[in-house]
Order: sequence, then structure tokens, then C-alpha cells
Amino acid sequence: MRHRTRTLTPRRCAALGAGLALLAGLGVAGTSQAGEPKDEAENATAPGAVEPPAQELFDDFSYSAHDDPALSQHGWVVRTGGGGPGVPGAGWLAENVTFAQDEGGTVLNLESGTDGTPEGTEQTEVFTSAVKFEQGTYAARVRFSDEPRSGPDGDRLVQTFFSINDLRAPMDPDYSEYDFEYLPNGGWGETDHTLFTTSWDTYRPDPWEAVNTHTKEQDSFAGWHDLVFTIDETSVRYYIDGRLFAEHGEPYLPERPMSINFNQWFIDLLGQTDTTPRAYDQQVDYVYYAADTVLSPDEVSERVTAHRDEGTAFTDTVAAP
Ligand SMILES: [Ca+2]
Ligand SMILES: [Ca+2]
Repeated sequence: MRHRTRTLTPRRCAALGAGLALLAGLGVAGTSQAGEPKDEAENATAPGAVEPPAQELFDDFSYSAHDDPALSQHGWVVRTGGGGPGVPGAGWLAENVTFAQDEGGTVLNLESGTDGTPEGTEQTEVFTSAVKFEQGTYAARVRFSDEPRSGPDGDRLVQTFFSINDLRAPMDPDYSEYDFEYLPNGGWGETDHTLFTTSWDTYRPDPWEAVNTHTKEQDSFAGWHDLVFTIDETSVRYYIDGRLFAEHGEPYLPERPMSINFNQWFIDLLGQTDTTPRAYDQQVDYVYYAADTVLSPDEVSERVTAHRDEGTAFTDTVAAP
């Protein structure tokens, strides 16, 4: 079992609670951002195509900035302030969340940087205020980076796509978390790039004890990748670029709904002690979720293409629990 210093602090839970209150009263379901009228023939489902799941979230991240009103209207929170996980004293900066042109459209960019000091360390995180995702299919197209855009390489950082809920008490069995975590320069006992998928039953912050299981590959995953994980009554399956990467079962299945999260954060400042500023980018082209439906990676791609063909950059028909 991996020992790691990551702590999921009450601050994260507080942020989720605040986000929920903020979202209440906002009608975010079933909104379509763009698209021209098309005739029915064009909208018809092709023969053999996957039946559209009744409840879906799709976001192509077509926004202008971290303070674009549409971003919060669509249920996203850009984290600010301090707190864990990662370097004590580091800050979470909303202005380091930007939107760039790539992959034939707009992508979310999380830029995290450091000058080798805690106060000069900037982490980034974007998550759904809604805690309504449990069994079903989660997907995102993510670009990992092995090297900083400039400056010295070697920092121990984590680039992620995950779902999580709050730990209501130490070793609370109803805690749930499912992670894709890429460490481009090692950490958590690894000496070089490693991709972890981790499924959690629960944990105790102090003294640290984790009840989880993980599957890892010690290889470079720099560049764009299709990440999918599915959860049903018996298993959690993680796929990367259509390949089954890991399968986990009980006692690691979820008991309660979760939020969807992306973040990039420095574990510590021991991998590179230079004080020359450097920054890393993690990008996300889209996120997709289908409630209570296990889709194959090919079926996920089909649904993403269908939404794009309809001119839909955002839709959320996932019911609150
Ligand atoms: Ca659990
Ligand atoms: Ca996009």
C-alpha cells in the first residue's frame, strides 16, 4: 500500500458545501450553448449507435476565462485560498486557470508553478459544485506534461482527473474517491514518471492510514490521452486510450455520490530545489459523464461526437441525488 502525505482537508469539504449553496437555484440542466437549427434527419441516431443515456454531463470547456460567468453557471468552481493537498503554505490561484485553443477547439488549462518556496508555489483546481456522480461512466480527454513550459525540470507534482466526496469522520466507510493521478517526475516513492489509478474505501488523516488499492505503470504519459473510468455494482474499471488499465472491486466501490475534479499540485519541493521559477500545464479538452450507464471507451467517443455534431458545448441532465 502506498503511503502518501496527501491530506484531504476539511477546507475541500467546506468549499464543496459553499459551492452547493451557490448552485442551488441555478438552473443548469439541459442547457445548450451553441448550435444552429438542423433538420430531423441530421439529428437522427445512426444505426448501431449507442442509445443516448438518460442523464448525461458533457462540457467541451468552451469558456473565455476563469471568471467567465458561464463557467460557474454550468456548475464549476475554480478553487482559491490555501490548504492541502500538497506543499504547506502554497496557494490555489484562480487566474492560473485559463482557456486555450487546441484539439480543434477550446481546452481548459491548469497552470501550476513554483519558485522553490512554499509561498511561491501555485496550485490549481477546478471541480463541480454538484455532488451527484456515482455509478456510471466518467471520461475526460487530458494532456499531461512531463516538463515545465520553461525553467528547471524535476518537481514532484500530480496531474489528475478524479471523483470524490467528503470524509465525514476518520475511517468513515461511506467515503469514496476514484483517481487518475499522473506524476511526471515521480514522488510517493517513485523515482520517475508514473500513472496511478487508485480506488478508495476510506482513510484516517492522523495518524495517516489509507484503505485503498491502486494500479500503476511506470512510463511516460505526456501528451493527450482519453481517460475513462466506469463504476457499477461490482467493479471500477479504468481505461486509458481505450485500453483497460485497472479493475478494482469491493470494498472500494462508492457508497455516496461524488463531485468531479481536475487539479495539478506540487506534492513537495524536494524534487527540484532550484529557485528559478517554472510552471507546468495540464489541459482538459472535455469532460463527460453518463449516470447509471457503463459505456465502453468507443461509446464515450460516440456520445462526445454526437454532442459536438449537435453544436452542444455544454449539457447537464444529471439529476441531483
Ligand atoms: Ca467507501
Ligand atoms: Ca474542448
